[in-house]
Amino acid sequence: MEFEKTPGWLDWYAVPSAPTFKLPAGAVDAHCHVFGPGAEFPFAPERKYTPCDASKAQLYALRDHLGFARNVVVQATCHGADNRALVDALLHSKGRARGIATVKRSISDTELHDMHAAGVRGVRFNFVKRLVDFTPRDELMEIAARIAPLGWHVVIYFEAVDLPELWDFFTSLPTTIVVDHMGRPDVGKPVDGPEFELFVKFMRDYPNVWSKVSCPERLSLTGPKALNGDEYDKFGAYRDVVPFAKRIVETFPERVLWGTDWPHPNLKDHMPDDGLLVDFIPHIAATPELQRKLLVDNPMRLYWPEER
Ligand code: 0GY
Repeated sequence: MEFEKTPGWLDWYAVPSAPTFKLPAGAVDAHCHVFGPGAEFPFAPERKYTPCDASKAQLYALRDHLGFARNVVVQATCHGADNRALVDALLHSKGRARGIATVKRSISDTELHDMHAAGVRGVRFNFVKRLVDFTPRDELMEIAARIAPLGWHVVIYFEAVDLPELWDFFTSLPTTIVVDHMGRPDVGKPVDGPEFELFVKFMRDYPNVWSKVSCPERLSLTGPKALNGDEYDKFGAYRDVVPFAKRIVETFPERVLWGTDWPHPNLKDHMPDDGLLVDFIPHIAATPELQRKLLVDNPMRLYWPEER
C-alpha cells in the first residue's frame, strides 16, 4: 500500500554524527520506534499522522552507529493496536530488543503469550489527545490486570497539565509504571514549581513508578542552538531541559531510563542529530555511576532480568 506522509512531516536524520560521549558497554536505547515500512506493515486506519518509513534495519544500524547494545521498541500510535511491525523487529533482533505493545481488551491469551515469546514486556497507555482517541479507563484497567501476571509493565504517555486528573488512575495500576519523557513538563516553568513538584511527588510516593528522561528535543523551548548561536553545538543544545532531567536522574537513580526516540515522530521545527542527543546524556547524568544505572543497570533489570 502507498502512503502519503502528513504534510510538513520531518524525516529522521540520515547522517547522525558519531557521539563524543562514549556509551558504557551494554547500553540500552530504551525508547525508539519502527514505522512500517508501510508497504510491508500498513499504518493503522485510525492513526493521527502518517510518517515516513523507518525500518528495523535502519533502527539497528543507528544502534550500532551510536554504540548502543540493545533497544526497547515502543509501539507507535501510527500502527494503532496492530503490533506486527514491532514484533517483526523484535524477532529479527537476535534477542537484543524488547518491545512495548498497544493492545485492546479483545486480545486473546494466546496472542499475549506469543508477544511475550517475541520479547514484548509491556503495554503503552497513551493519554496525549493529539495522538489517540480516548480509551475508557475500565478497559485499560482490565488490560493492566491481564498483563500483570506475565510480569509486564505499563508505559504511560501524558502531558504535565493532565497529571492531576489522571493521578487516581495511575496510582491504582497494579504493575510497574514507566512514564514517557518525564510526563512532558513545561520547561518554561520552574523546575521547583508546583507542576513539576507533582511529578516528583508521583515518583517519590510510588516506588513502582519509573521515568524515561528522554526527548530534550521535544521538550526544549530553546532548541538545539547553543548559547553562542551555533546550530548543533554539543555543549549548548537543549539546555533548558537539563535541570528537569538532572533532578529526576539524581533523585531516583534506580528508576530512570533513556532513549533516543528515533525516528522522532511529529517534530515540527527541527529533526535532531541522534549523535548530539547521546552527547546530551552526560549533562543530565554527570557521573559514570549515574550513567551506568541509567543506560545499563536499570533497563537490564526491567527488560532482561534473566541476564543479570
Ligand atoms: C514519542 C512521542 C510522540 C509520538 C508517539 O506513538 C507515537 O506516535 O509516541 C509524540 O508525538 O509526542 O515518544 O514518540
